[in-house]
Amino acid sequence: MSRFDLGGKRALVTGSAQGIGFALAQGLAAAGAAVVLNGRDPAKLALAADRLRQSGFDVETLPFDVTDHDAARAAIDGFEAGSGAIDILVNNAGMQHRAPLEEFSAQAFDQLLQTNVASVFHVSQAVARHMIARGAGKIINIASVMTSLARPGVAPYTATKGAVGNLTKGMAADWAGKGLQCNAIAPGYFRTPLNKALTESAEFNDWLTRRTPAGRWGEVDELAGACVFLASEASSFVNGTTIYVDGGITATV
Ligand code: GCO
Repeated sequence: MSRFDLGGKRALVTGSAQGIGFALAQGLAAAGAAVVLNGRDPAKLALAADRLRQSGFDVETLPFDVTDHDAARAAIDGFEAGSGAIDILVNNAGMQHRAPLEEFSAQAFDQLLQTNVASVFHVSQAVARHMIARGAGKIINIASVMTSLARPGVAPYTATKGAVGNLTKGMAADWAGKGLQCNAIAPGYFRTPLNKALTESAEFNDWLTRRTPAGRWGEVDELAGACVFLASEASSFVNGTTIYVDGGITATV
């Protein structure tokens, strides 16, 4: 089981003040990693860091806008120079916007591309430059069941998560030979702030519990196991893959 131990490692999780990002940071910390929380709101990050410190975890915060290439590069270069190596990167930051495609605004479409796809490039490139110099590193991108499935009203989000799945493969193509393992986790439907409109809909809850073989929503702590696996030595020969944590929804019609 020592291959799953993250002791001595440091993990940066983007968008980790709440939701899936916070749960993944908590899971990585419980496996022994020092964690670095990221978000745009320093006050929200401070509250999240305090929650994790109450469990005795080693927590730092690194606020920066993941959609800003230069800001990401500066924040990560500064952290590496001043605080130490980032061994594990979880690209979790993302957003959702739901509307019929014929009514979807160009501004919302571009914001989804910047937040869900371009951010993965900006942050991964900044971190990978240091990982490549060390010949080792773990990058875990948060995809979605929408990486392989679609449903009405979320076509642009679906496009972004499809891109995350393929960008993960591209990262593996470029960086596996340099000692990095780059993979993705595709969550099914989880009770998160991003899905608040859905969890509060009786109609959607009825559809989801019938459509999902497990018959229920996922709970965010159920994503931590796959994340610890991909962040640890236990996945040293795993590259370019996507692990679906979805209650079986992508396995069935
Ligand atoms: C939706 C949801 C999905 C999420 C889901 C799986 O509107 O269908 O927001 O798009 O991605 O939580 O990750």
